Amino acid sequence: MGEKGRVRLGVIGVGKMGEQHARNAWLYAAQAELVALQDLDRGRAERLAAECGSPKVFGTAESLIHSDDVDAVLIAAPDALHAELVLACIKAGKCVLCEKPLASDPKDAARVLEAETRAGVRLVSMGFQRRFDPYHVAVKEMAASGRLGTPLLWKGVHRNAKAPYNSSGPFILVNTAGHDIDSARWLLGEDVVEVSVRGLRSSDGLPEDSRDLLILQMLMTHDRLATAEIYMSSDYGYEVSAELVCQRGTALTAQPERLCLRAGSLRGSPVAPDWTAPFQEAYLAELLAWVKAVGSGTAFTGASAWDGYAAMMVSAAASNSLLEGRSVKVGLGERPELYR
Ligand code: ISE
Repeated sequence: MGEKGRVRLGVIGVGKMGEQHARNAWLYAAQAELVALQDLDRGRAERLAAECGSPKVFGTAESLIHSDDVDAVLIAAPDALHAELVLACIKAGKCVLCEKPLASDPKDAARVLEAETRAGVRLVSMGFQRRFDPYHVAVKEMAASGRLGTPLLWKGVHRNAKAPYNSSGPFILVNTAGHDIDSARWLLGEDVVEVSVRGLRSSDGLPEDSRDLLILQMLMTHDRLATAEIYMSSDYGYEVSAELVCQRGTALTAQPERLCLRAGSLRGSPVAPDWTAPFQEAYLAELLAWVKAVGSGTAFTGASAWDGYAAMMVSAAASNSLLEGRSVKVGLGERPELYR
């Protein structure tokens, strides 16, 4: 640990998300010290370092992970690198907060789970930030209060303004829908047992195999249901919502409007272009909770490697469902003792 018991933090990958995490650590995390950055684009890491108190810029992710000056690692590198980097952190015995997804395929997600189970200690935390978003937390708390009776159905909407260049069905189901899968599991408190997906390509301008508008239906344990619309080309902006339909009412996330805009015969409020601003509060709360857990050696209140593994397994089943046009069962296997 650093001065006054602060957690010495290293960030791997400082593109959009890593940059936001690193800035949050530098600006707001009193219990953390941002000591290390690494990015394949070294110049980008150096520029950010100059703005964030001059943490050391490492040439490789491995050297950052193994540095004696780094206590804990935040991974925001490209998805395809997540599993190997998390495995390296487990090997080094370091706590790690990994941006979703945990891995790009079920095999690698299972390898992470095995490695952590073998280590016998919870080192891996997952960046499913909706679990710290005040609006999602309000829905969770309302459900937990019992006032609405048993939650029966989770309904999600997840829209991005513009599909990324690599937005084939499987990519969206792993990279984007992972959030909705986790939201349904977390808010209902149930696991997914079967998934069915239908999708279409919303415009000729997208790659042939793109399915950028998807409907995901999930059968959960205890016969609960979940359904999500995932639309990657909304054009108008970024939006996420989750509603729990319960026996005696429903609870829906409701973002407050910061501005009432009147123009061109319309009255309304602006929509954010992407997720960085709408979820800033959530990302910060997640980071602070994680740093606190690492510093005090207590359990992180967010998602675990098991949750990352579960999301990956559902995403993979969803990809098969989309390809094969049928419902696909999800077999998670037995939850290891470490995650109970
Ligand atoms: C991105 O990584 C996110 O986390 C966003 O919440 C999601 O909407 C987007 O599709 C992902 O690429």
